[in-house]
Amino acid sequence: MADPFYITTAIHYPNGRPHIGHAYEMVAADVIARFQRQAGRDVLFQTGTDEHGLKMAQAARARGISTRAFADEMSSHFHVMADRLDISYDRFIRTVDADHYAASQAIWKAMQDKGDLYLDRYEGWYSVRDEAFYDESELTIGEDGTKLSPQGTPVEWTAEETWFFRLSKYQQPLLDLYRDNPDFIRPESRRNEVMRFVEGGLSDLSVSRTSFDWGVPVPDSPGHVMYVWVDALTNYLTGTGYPNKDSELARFWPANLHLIGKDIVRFHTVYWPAFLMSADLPLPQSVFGHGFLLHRGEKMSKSVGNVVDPMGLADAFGVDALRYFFLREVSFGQDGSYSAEAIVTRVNAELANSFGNLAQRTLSFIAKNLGGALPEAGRSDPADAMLIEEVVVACAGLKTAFDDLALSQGIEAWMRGVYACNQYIDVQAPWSLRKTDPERMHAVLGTLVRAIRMLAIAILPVTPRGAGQVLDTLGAEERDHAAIDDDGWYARRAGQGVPLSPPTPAFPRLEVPAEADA
Ligand code: ME8
Repeated sequence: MADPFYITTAIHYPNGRPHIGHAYEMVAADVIARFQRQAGRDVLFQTGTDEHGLKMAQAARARGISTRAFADEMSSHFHVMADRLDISYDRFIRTVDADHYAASQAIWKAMQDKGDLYLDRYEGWYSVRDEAFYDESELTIGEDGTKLSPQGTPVEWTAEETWFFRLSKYQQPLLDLYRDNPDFIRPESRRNEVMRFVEGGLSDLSVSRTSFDWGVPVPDSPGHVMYVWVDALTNYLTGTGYPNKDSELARFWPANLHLIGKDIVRFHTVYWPAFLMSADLPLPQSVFGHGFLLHRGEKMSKSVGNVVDPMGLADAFGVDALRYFFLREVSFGQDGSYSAEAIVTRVNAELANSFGNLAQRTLSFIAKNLGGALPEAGRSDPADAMLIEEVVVACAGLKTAFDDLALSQGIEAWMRGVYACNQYIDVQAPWSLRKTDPERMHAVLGTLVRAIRMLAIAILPVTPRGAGQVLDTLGAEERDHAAIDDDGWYARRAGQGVPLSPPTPAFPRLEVPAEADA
């Protein structure tokens, strides 16, 4: 049985429509999931929506509909977007799902059995926008005199009877965890932030609310619903069948990778491992906090309003182009900026003009001049073997970088293989060999077909449609990593027809829309 690999995105608040940050996170996780499947791992990939909490209840009230009706409607926008962006999730979880209630109540009971929950009175600062409690010492004063959370959102004084979780007890175990597992929090800069925070001491955490009822009921404690983050984080366990140890999905716990944004690293690397330790459950291997995508460098959020619709971008530029841009443009872990011009420039330079054009020129030449049959091996030259070697190295470079979540560097390594092919075409000039030296032309085209097949397999996780189309054209069925190194493929296929002739471009050139405000 293949080695399990469980990857999750954050579950997204559907209090507004999905924005580019949600799309970015889903795409990044999808690329990693597809990449691990190609590597032969047994992958479970979960994404979904986080539907409890005061923020959702308030947004529904503002719309004048029931919270559940609001949640159903808004969650569906996220589901539709996931499908539109070719996100290959295994489960789209909603925190209103029945099995999620069961999992949340099970972890609650496990924490209670451990003696880590106690009833007390909470008085303190709460940010509805962040759904988070803050210490007085963490707050700043806004321009109009209001108190603001470290994320810059307004906080309000809250006083109620709540259940507390003994977070303070886990300070040392958490510090030990970070010390012993340097990869638990990535990238390194976020790890340092979290360590400083925990070294500063941890207060116990208020984990239930009585002032509203939109949440998972606390077992045996009428009037209390769980603090939204307790149930939200538990979604990762729900996906593996918890608490049923006999579930066929139980093999996926602990998760290999929680992929989340930098603003919620604390929840995932302090609260979450503490809850799991309390419940005597194994800890996830790694939490990666990606950066924010900023529209022309400006922060945007659902609540603020300057959101550029990711579905509009997918319609304007195509799904592959958007996926490629996200991962190539932004060094993974850092913030990045996007605009219509930036998408068009990047995608045209690399996908359309370099790889797309390479594939298109080569395959349509074969379709037109060789009757759509892949060329039989012709007279080879050391340059041919050298190109194949360069492409093998480029694909291996992508693999090493992707294994390390250095996604942009991985694509950069891959581009070196693409550039090598383009240089090879310029030097070998196969189109002019047609009349002068057809035998040599066959060898050159054959070498290019071999190279294009390898490059297309390697980039499949990023651009599944276009790369899939190129491979379909070549009749290349095997698409896992091992197939990249399959030397025999070409010999088996040479002389056979290519299915599409002449092929349509797999990576069309883009233009900036006339009224580009994207
Ligand atoms: O935080 N660029 O949900 P959320 C990139 N429900 N990523 C961004 C972003 C941006 N501009 N804006 C937000 C929540 N994100 C909780 C999570 S998980 C158990 C519960 C990321 O809808 C953000 O960092 O506010 C987070 O990872 C994800 O989008 C969902 O944010």
